[in-house]
Amino acid sequence: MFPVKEELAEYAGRVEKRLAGLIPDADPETVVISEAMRYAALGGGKRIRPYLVYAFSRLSSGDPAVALDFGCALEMIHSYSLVHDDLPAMDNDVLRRGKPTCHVAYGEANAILAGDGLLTRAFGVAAACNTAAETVRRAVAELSDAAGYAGMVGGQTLDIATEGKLVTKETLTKLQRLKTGALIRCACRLGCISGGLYDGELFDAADVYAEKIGLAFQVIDDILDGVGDPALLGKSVGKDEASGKTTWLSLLGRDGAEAFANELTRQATDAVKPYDKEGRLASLAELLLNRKK
Ligand code: GRG
Repeated sequence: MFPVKEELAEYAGRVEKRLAGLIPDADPETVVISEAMRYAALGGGKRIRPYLVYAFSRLSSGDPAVALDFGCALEMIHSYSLVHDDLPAMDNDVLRRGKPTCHVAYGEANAILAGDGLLTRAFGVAAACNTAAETVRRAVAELSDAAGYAGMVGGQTLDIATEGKLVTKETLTKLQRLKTGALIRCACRLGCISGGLYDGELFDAADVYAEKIGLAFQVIDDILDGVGDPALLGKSVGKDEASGKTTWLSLLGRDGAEAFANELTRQATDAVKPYDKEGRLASLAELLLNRKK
């Protein structure tokens, strides 16, 4: 079995260091905002999305430095989404990655601005990558599509619109494909793009892999919210049930949800089998399936 846990941990360290360098202090009057951005983006997070960029970049022979910066740009967008998702107007959460949420630590207005700062900085980081102009153009377009109203923002909108209502499996799948899946697909695509690969069989396989692990990731997230350990997760649990939210756990029960996540993981692994000679992607899918946080 590929040592994915160890490699992911090592890569997370590289991401942390690079992210710190990409968010330098603002000038003294506005330094609170760079501090809040660093608070949100550093010191936690599994760094799965940057690692996916890296894994697919290896398959497309991309430049590791470009893959790292594409991954950091995506991680900034992911971090912004968590900051805004935790706000009182959204999920109103006080704990994230084992520490007080950004608005608890810095106030609501600064948390909104820190999210805005991370989102906009992400595009600057991708645009500044030292690679072919076409590669940068494609990456920026992917980031915008994935983060925007046809992607994650759209998913969050659907989530809010369906709050308190019973939703079908189809609607839940669509919602999560947008809300969580869009950034995961973007990660896999950015890896391909970093190697100058914009379409073709590997690109299509990356999309299928992303779709399957993205949904499995969300199924596991639903299970963890129901039965996970808050100390390990670093956030509160039981919110889905308390708010009457439709989840994979409420739709399928624990056994059904676990079987569904297993099947999705198998499909993901199958989709990339011809390319995944080292077994990195299969091991990652398995690690995500068995995650406890
Ligand atoms: C506010 C525009 C806007 C969007 C928010 C992604 C999202 C949309 C909200 C997050 C809510 C949530 C907990 C979704 C479940 C899946 C998910 C994205 C979990 C967090 O991702 P991890 O587990 O987090 O990769 P770490 O902390 O490891 O980076």
